[in-house]
Amino acid sequence: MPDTLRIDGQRLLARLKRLGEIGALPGGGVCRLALTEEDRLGRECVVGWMRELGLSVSTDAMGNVFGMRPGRETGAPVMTGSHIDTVRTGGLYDGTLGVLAGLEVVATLNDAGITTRRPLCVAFFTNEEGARFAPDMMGSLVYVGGMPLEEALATEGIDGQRVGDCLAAIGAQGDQAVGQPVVHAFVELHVEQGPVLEESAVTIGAVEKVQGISWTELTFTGTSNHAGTTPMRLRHDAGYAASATATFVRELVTRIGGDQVGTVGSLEVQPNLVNVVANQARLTVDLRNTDNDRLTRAETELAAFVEQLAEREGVEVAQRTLARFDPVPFDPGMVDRVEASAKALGHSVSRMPSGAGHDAQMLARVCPTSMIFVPSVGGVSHNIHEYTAPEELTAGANVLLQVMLDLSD
Ligand code: HGY
Ligand code: MN
Ligand code: MN
Repeated sequence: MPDTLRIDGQRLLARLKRLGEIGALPGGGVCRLALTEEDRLGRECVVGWMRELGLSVSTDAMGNVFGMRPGRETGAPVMTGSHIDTVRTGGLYDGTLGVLAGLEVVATLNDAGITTRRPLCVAFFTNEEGARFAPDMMGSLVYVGGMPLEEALATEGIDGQRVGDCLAAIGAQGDQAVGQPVVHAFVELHVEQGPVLEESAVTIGAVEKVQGISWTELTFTGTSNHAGTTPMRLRHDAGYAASATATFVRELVTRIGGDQVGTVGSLEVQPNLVNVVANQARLTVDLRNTDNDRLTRAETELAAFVEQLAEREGVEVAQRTLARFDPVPFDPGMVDRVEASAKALGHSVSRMPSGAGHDAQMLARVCPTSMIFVPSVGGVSHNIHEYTAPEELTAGANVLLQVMLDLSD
């Protein structure tokens, strides 16, 4: 296999730009929340490219989409892919780079008239972000058997809609059983979404693991009352309870230190009026750590704080787990392949963990898996200004090409 083979960076950039027009936000960036009309249009666009490239396309009952390219032999394919759904303030590269770089690998092999020994597959998984329907990585979690399909389809989103109804509404529910195709190995290209590669001036990340993720929804129920006439001693203020919890999260993660991070990204207060003591407040707490014991300690301390706070303030509290994934180590041999391919291509490379969740952490349950990172400018992501330089996108896609050739022959 000619190791002088390289992808066409301009063609990759053009597809990233075109897909970024679907759900484009007025001030830049993209919003294609899972199973919305924008997601449907994004799916239609990518499936069209899959077909143009000669891939045979199938969709499973969770809406996961697989583009298969035959090999000289039959059998389990080497798979790459990621997601095309975004958060509300998404960038051009989160998820889409992994899917479109996979298509670019196929286009490059088509142009060179190369048929690999093993079949290849380019996939995108439903609802990776989890921003509308928790947990995140839902589609790939169902694909690997980590969540029953029926449970996923019954899941209600932040807007009260059910996954199954939304999947059907955009015509994305396929007839392929979840779990098909069985894969030989999986490798995912993704922007780092953090500052590590840029700060160390390294082009490629050989990802060794994904950190643990814990999402909890807290609902405080107090008593609405007059902001002026109600003495402090008589208040049962849900808004105060939520705010105190957000402050506690910051103190908690600072105290635990190390890789511990904590985020209160969603906070709603009812009736949300200037002169009414809030009777309800709902917030989410996202805790993550590469060390599962420390993550568990953070969860335990949060739960205890919330119960004591509710007692003191005389409010009710309901705690609901939205997602909980232990840290996931990737296959050492696969990480070696990423590192070796990057070096063979003359790129600087360093081994690192992933701070973000990815479909690869689910595929790691069923096959040898690793990830390739490229730098994010300013470490910014889940932000309309997310950016990675074209030469680094191209470098990442060339590493993907080499790793897939390595695995498929
Ligand atoms: O939450 C995450 O880490 C990913 O963006 N779904
Ligand atoms: Mn992503
Ligand atoms: Mn994301």
